[in-house]
Amino acid sequence: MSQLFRILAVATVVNAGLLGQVFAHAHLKSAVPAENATVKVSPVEIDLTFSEGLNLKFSGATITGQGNATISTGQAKLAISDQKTLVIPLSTPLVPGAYTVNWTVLSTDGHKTKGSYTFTVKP
Ligand SMILES: [Cu+2]
Repeated sequence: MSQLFRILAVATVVNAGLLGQVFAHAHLKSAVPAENATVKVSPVEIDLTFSEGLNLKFSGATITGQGNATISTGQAKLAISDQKTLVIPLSTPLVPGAYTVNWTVLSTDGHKTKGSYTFTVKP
């Protein structure tokens, strides 16, 4: 192995380690309704699936509708199947309009992440 190869090999291992830490944070992988989706019927719950397991005590989401009005929701829970999906039940059906989901989660590795996305209900 040449000196250059040896340096590159070490750099690659260090990079992989750093990337591994970055990817350990909980990122939103998928959602129902999906980001920017238009749905014909009101969902009964919002499902947010993350890349990591979540600490439910410090994870949640608020949903706002027209004029920034907060939508009433039930207690958030984790899907038992994977512990990575945050389920937010909606107390009442959503009227047609645009909605924003603001989420904040604490992953089991102790890192907090947050984000938001919108979807539309349009019968
Ligand atoms: Cu992390």
